[in-house]
Amino acid sequence: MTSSIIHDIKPLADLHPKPESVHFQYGTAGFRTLGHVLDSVLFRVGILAALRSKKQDGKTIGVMVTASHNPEVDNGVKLVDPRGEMLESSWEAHATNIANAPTTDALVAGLVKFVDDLKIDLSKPARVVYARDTRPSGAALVSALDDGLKALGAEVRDAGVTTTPILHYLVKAINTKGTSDSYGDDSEEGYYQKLSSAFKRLVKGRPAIPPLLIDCANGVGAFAAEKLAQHLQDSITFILANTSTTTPGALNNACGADFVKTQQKLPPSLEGKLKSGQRACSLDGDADRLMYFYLDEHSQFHMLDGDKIAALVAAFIGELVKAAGLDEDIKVGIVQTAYANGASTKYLADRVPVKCVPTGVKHLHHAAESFDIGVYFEANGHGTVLFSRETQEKLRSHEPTSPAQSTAQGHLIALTELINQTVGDALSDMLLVEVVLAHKSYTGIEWDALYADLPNRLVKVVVGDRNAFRTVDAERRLVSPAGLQEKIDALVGGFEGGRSFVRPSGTEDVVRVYAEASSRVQADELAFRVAGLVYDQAGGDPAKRPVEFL
Ligand code: G16
Repeated sequence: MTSSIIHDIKPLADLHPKPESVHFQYGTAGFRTLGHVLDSVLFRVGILAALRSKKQDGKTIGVMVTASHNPEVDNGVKLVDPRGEMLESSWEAHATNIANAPTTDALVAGLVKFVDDLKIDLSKPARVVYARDTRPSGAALVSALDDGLKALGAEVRDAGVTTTPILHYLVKAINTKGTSDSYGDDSEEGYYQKLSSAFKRLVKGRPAIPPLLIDCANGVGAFAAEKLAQHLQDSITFILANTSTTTPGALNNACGADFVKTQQKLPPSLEGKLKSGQRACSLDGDADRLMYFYLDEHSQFHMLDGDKIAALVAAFIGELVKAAGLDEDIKVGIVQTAYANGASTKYLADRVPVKCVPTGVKHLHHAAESFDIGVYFEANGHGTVLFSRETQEKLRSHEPTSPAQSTAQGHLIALTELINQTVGDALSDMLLVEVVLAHKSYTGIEWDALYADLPNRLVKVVVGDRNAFRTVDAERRLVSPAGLQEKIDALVGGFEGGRSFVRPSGTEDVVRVYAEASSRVQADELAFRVAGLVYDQAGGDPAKRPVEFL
């Protein structure tokens, strides 16, 4: 039976041949490369998603077509598991193998073996929900995906053009529908309802919140922010900027969360729109990253990144837990990556347990699950807060002994609804930040004053083979190429407060270099000198302008 069902995919597979010279890799965030070479990958991901669903007894699997913060010409695809989380990592290698089968016959043979090895029962149903961002290449890629799903007879739901976090929400809501664990109504409307009603409860009785300027990166976040604003009514006002979702080349171009984080400056399109003291934030192309910023009285730009969000949110949640009388029972912990600013790690580690894990939400998410309340944020603004099942039960069953305890308990329960616990969600995180600022009567200035960032610089280096760079210790040290880490150590030793690490990107064909030091000039110099070591080691071609500021 296996082979007949799989052999039946041949005619459709022939319509989506693999380009000869490209090697695909399921990386940190799925497959990601130039949109025009991804047709065969999308077809095969359709098959894989259907098989994953069958393996999970017909539970709904999500497929998101996006390249997030990457340039508009890129696209990508990632799978979402039934609880709304990233695909189980053991399947990443299978996805890579299937994507690289050179011919239809090789693909069929590979799939037959895969189905046998994993004992996938093909008689089970397959259910898949998919969505895409606003990229021009998205529609054609979705049609290739559809062919793959059709090839295995999957039951399909098209969630249209929406954000990555909404797709994650839908997956979990669909799979928990009608159970005592229901995550919410399984519709986009259900998502907006859930977030907006929790937000209104949390800011009730607080002074009016000043309008918030949102840079939508000219991406799908513009639609979602608009719809969210309608549900939030007068509890908060958004001023939407960079909403040109159909202007060719505009997506993530000189705007958005990645621009703000890597350039550490105001997107030029916001000049003149942001007044001194006013706070603003940037989303990225699929609205899963969030970066805040403000201009001080001298019009100087100040960035409030994922580390600053983690510090703000963790302190607030810790205070609420204490105010509810639950601090003996519920502990808050933080998860960061090597990119976390050294000053943030010091600030947080003095207050709560802090874990460091490799880059990628799947690693952070997993580590955060070990805490009662796990706050995880990457410095790039990707993150969320997880409340363990036991914690959520304790919150519900707790019997407060005073009105103040009861209020804090109510706020914590509302936070569990405001926060999209499936994945980092820029819009949900933004509302969370606004709640904390409203409760603490903070402007960006007080928030920024929690600690002072160490100057830092991120650089990328184009190398022949990024897979030649292998890391250990949560990506803080290189073990390959041999000898390079020792050279980096020797260099770092000469910089006051110096720290630097090198890691291969999981989403682009480059190697990334991070450096921090006690002054901006020193951080820049250290980053460029480490990049120079990487470049020399990789035997690069100077004609390719290998080292770029990010
Ligand atoms: C993706 C992951 C993030 C990760 C980023 C790193 O982000 O979801 O968790 O931080 O990739 O990219 P790289 O490995 O290239 O440095 P996104 O927003 O692109 O989905």
